[in-house]
Amino acid sequence: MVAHETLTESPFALARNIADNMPQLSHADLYLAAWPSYSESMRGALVGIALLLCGACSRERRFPIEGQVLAVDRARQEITLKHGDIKGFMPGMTMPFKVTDESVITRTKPGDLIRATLVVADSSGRLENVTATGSAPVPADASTGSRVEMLDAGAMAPDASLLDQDGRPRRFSEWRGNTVAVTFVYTRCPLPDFCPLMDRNFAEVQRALQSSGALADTVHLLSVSFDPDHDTPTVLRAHAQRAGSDRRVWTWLTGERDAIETFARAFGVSTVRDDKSPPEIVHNLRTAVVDRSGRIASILTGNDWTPETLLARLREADGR
Ligand SMILES: [Cu+2]
Repeated sequence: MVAHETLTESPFALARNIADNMPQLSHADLYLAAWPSYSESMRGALVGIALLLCGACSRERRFPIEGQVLAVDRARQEITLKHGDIKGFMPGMTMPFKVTDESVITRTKPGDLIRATLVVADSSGRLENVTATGSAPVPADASTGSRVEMLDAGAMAPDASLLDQDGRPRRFSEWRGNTVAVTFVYTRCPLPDFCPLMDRNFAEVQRALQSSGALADTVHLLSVSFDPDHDTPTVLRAHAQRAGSDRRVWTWLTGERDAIETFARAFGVSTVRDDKSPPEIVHNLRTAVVDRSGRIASILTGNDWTPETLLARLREADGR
């Protein structure tokens, strides 16, 4: 599985997704960007698949984790935890975690300090053995975020000068005349439900396009990295290969950080990095469909859309 390759390749040295700079993202955004929130039926189907796949696997990894609860979402059975470094897995950051034990959800309150075991399976993470160790005031800025702005459907997508995985200068406007899906990722992203999921979804859409004949000529997929310092064309080329991307259908782009950030922001992508080296990147997920005239047809937020959804949006925008 692609996610697995990605994970073993960048061995959890950095979970740069949702770091401490949470105020930059709205709460809803954070949830959208985080663990999957499939519909109930989909969830059932996934559990079924996971059980089948895991008949023979014991890929669960367990890590001690400590931190402060910033929010509890009963409906989603999630608690948002500001946690410290998890040795060998990820640096300290704030993110939501699934908690399957109902009684923990019921008794946990924002401000609680907890100790728990983070259990990471193939495509999700959850907390077990949650024990409260105390409580402290929740930092005032912890959950107040400004909404992320993005262009509305019908607006012209901005242009940008970028570089493709062969190091060739490319402008986004070169794809006018094509219906385009553009998503924003980075290759070091260690969380299977974030960027690696976008890669898997694109791979699946690519397969559908390849087998649909006409669509493959008019629809193009673009993955833009917002980590250009690391994601050079060479790095992207290798990553594209692992993702199984066919350059006829799917192009990877990097470039100057400012150019990428301005471009990405128009689609509602929010990235925040600190000045550590390498930087921690807090980000949300946005996948936009841009029609042949360069107008935004729609923007899919978060990670809870399926390849079928994207394909349907592409077909619609492409007029087929
Ligand atoms: Cu990511």
